[in-house]
Amino acid sequence: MYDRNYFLAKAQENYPQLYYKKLNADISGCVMSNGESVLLDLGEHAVGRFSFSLDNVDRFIDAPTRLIIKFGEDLNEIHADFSQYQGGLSKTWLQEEVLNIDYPQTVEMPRRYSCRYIKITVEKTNAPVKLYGFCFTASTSADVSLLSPAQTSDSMLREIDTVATNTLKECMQTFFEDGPKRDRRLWIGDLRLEALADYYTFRQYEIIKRCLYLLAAGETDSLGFLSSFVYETPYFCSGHANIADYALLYVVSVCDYYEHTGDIGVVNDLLELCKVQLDSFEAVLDSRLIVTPQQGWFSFIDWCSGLKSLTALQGVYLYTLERFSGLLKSIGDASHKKYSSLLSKVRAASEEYLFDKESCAFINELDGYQLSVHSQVWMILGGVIAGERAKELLLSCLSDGEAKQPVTPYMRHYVAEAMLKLGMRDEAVQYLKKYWGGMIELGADTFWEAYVPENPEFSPYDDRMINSLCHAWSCTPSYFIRKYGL
Ligand code: RAM
Repeated sequence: MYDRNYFLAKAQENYPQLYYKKLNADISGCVMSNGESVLLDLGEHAVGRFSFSLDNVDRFIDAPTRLIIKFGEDLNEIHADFSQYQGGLSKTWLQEEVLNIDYPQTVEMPRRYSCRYIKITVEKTNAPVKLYGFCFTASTSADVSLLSPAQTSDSMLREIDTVATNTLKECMQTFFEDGPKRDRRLWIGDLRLEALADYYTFRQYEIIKRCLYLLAAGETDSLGFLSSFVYETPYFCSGHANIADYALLYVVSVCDYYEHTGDIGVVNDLLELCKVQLDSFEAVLDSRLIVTPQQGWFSFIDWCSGLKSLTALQGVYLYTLERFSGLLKSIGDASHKKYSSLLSKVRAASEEYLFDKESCAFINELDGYQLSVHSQVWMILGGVIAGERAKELLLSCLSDGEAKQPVTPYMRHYVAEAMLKLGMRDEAVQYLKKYWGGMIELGADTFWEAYVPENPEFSPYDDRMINSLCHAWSCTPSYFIRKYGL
């Protein structure tokens, strides 16, 4: 149905240039014996390749020297004992190598790492060795010369903006990676937020275009939903996960792209695919126009444990319908009427069946009567509730200890977006400062995949060692600060 080769060729046409920078460690060299370690600090977070030299000191080393080299995005990761890892994702994401070096030489490690710190331990050597010439060659496709400083007078927001743009820069490689340490692939939900930040910072639109085409080339499932992620390195390969909210947010990403570039060629190429995402979603609504769960896909929304997310998913659908019908109208596509009329009907149904008048909140049977910030936020973004009622609802839910709260910067982005939609500018500023500023207080050079202020050890995968500490979806404070002039 779609010409995947065409999409891949378009992605290839927009292959970005990579910029390289050599970083030296804080230490120029050292002499080491059995069991000794050295900790190198690059002074900043970097994504790239590491090289160093090893030489004899007094006598020839006689047997190979065995080094253990660990790369950490922060010091906690450096000090963590990887052998104790208990998490749900593969431990091979933990950045540690055992190297046997036969004789004096310069070693160019072949893999790419994401780190600020490097710890080298001599596990075994027959004679002291000298290590020197530590060099890290960092890469990014972000052209930092295009970045102008944020125009905010608030010093804390300026600092947040710097860390956020740095996060985006590190994730900008040959495509928008979700995290350069893990998973190093292109996810729809991450792309959408990276693109938003990019429109207001580096303004490198080709990489966004490239990502839209790469995702379009992915396999669709039996319902027609796009795969939620694709691999691009070393060659294109479609992922398997089908996340319903991500399939919808792909459409929103196309709308965002058109809004910022006016590039009708891209819209024409991707329009049919976008329509299929919405039509497939319409097909899983019940007779009341409320979403029904499907075998084989799930709604992501956030990594909050135990979250019931169908109300939120319904909100993502409304949000997408609104944006998509707007796009169709602006390009003169007559089918916009179909989507805007659906939007009004689904909105009315959502209010009727998902809103509980007694508690004045979106608490309903669909989600087992669970109260979550997620449901309220997405119903606000979906336009089911607005004005003062919505403000009160949002604020009370955010301060309700019983309500499910967001655990990722990804979901926090949508909370801030809901606040700004409701004109809650001061609250949004406080929210950004408290949450993203909280990571800076804990020493973040780049923003994290997951952060729960009350529990900094939190991990969606049951072990913080595996968390990505430079994660694309956390870079949107720059978007808010710059777009809204905060
Ligand atoms: C994790 C990553 C990624 C995200 C998915 C849903 O694997 O954090 O960024 O998009 O979850």
